[in-house]
Amino acid sequence: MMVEAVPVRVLLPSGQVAYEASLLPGTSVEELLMKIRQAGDFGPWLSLVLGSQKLSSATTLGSLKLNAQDVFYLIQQPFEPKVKVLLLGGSMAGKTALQSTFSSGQFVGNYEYPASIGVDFQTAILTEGGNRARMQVWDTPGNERLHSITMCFLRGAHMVMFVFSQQRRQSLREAEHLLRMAEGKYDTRVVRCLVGTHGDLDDLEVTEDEVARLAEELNCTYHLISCRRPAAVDEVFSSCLRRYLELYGNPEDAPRGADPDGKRCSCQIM
Ligand SMILES: Nc1nc2c(ncn2[C@@H]2O[C@H](COP(=O)(O)OP(=O)(O)OP(=O)(O)O)[C@@H](O)[C@H]2O)c(=O)[nH]1
Ligand SMILES: [Mg+2]
Repeated sequence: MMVEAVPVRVLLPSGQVAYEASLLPGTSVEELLMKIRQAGDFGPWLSLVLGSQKLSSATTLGSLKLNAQDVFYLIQQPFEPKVKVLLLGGSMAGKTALQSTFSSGQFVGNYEYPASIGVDFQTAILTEGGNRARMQVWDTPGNERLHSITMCFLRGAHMVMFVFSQQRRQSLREAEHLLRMAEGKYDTRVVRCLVGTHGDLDDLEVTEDEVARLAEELNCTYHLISCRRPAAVDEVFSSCLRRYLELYGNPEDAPRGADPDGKRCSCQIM
């Protein structure tokens, strides 16, 4: 049986045509938004309005019973997503330095970072492709005895950075161990990466090759940096934010963590 295509016309609030096509009735609003994004640069936080109703992403075109005069309006939501970033890694991996360099824009001397014994977060605004995101960066203690507690902080995370020092292979092993330990404890769509610090030093034990191989095996990206270089640190967060924006063009699609009641974040400072 032939399925009849549905004519779709999408306008910007100015009346200009943003997208026009005939699509199958089974096409969801989410799929339509993807096609619109491919057709032009309308920004990431988009939603569709029909009449006075904002459409949910799962709605299908067929279920809307459209008639020939119906048009969709493409609305850009003013939205500043709050992105929860969790830093995990063994002791002396450089997590506190990464958090501090990112949020303050400068590396504070070595003596300034005693081993962390609790969890705390710092917030910084990052602008990417004209969009602002409020990055909430959670630093955790690397001490092994506290790992089971730090795992609780995966709840509601949008990004997890597994931090290690390139100076010590053991540090990479610890990051790998934590990554494996964390599997299944967060939304599978969380943006994950390995971050190797101490790149400014000469006597590095860890080679880029082995990090690249591990990242491939673990299906995540990697960045080799120095926390002494704020621009490199910013680039790590920017690149993860770009991936986050690509994956979650709509804030309503963002992962809510493994929290069964769907709360975005339920963290507490220890
Ligand atoms: N030269 C250099 N030193 C770094 C770098 N990153 C961190 N450090 C230093 O390495 C030491 C350990 O860094 P921290 O940030 O405290 O490590 P951590 O992962 O927070 O450690 P815990 O709190 O014990 O889990 C500190 O003396 C930092 O100043 C880097 O990229 N280059
Ligand atoms: Mg620390």
